[in-house]
Amino acid sequence: MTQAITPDLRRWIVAQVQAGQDADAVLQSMKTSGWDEDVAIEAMETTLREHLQAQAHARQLPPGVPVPEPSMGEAPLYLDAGDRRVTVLAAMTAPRIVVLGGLLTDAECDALMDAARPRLSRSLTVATATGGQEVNADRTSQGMFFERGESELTARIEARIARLLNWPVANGEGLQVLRYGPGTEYKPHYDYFDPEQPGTPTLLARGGQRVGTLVMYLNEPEKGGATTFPDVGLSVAPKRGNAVFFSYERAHPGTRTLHGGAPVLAGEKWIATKWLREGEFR
Ligand code: PD2
Ligand code: ZN
Repeated sequence: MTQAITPDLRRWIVAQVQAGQDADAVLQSMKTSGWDEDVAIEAMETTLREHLQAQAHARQLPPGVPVPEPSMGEAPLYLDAGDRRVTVLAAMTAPRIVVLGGLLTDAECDALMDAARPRLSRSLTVATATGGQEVNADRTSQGMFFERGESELTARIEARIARLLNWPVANGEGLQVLRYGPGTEYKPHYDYFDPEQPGTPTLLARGGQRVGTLVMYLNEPEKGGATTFPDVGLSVAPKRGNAVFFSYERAHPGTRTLHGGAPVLAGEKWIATKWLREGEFR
């Protein structure tokens, strides 16, 4: 009979060592409970090696920073966004993701699309090598940026977001509107700036890292176009007026905030994105 090195066994081994047992004592206990010596040694070696690697990895992570966060302390059904009451539809803690209902009115969605439409062009993404902008095959939408506070409409929405997420208006980039046609998508990516890229210092000069993202759905595609979080198997339906918020306290994949815009299969998808910075965005 082969003896399996189960997750329970691994946890038990780590717990013994953390409690101060030396390796020989742990091995002896395993043998006493019927483990074959070779299997027991193998289980201890692999478990402790992986445990030490994970610990080292965790210690090398840069420290986390404060991030935007809705007031979820008392598990509310609704959040006060100043001029509007927003519904909490779903929430996840790690990664921090909150799905929000009724953030924008239909009239606000229409007004944003109308104001953006004549200014759309092929979406650019940040060119990480230089800190400039470039056309990117992973992002086949059309887009535009509003200036922060550009109109009464954008200022009103920005104030609402600031209240909802407890984050200063001044720390937000201008709203970006994106339009996806049939067949277009936004391949999975992280919204923070990759610390390894040479262009990142230039990007950080304007308000520091991105620490949170709010994607607001302005219309409804007929099929497809969900916002997906592949690391946690989550898919958020693009329902008009609703939004998905997520935050990331360090620029690291360990945040599991990889996310993408799934291909639009029929119809068009329009969104407005608010990216939130650590500091004042100028
Ligand atoms: O359109 C989306 O759902 C989407 C997906 C991933 C938007 C963004 N990222 C973004 O604007 O950052
Ligand atoms: Zn994104």
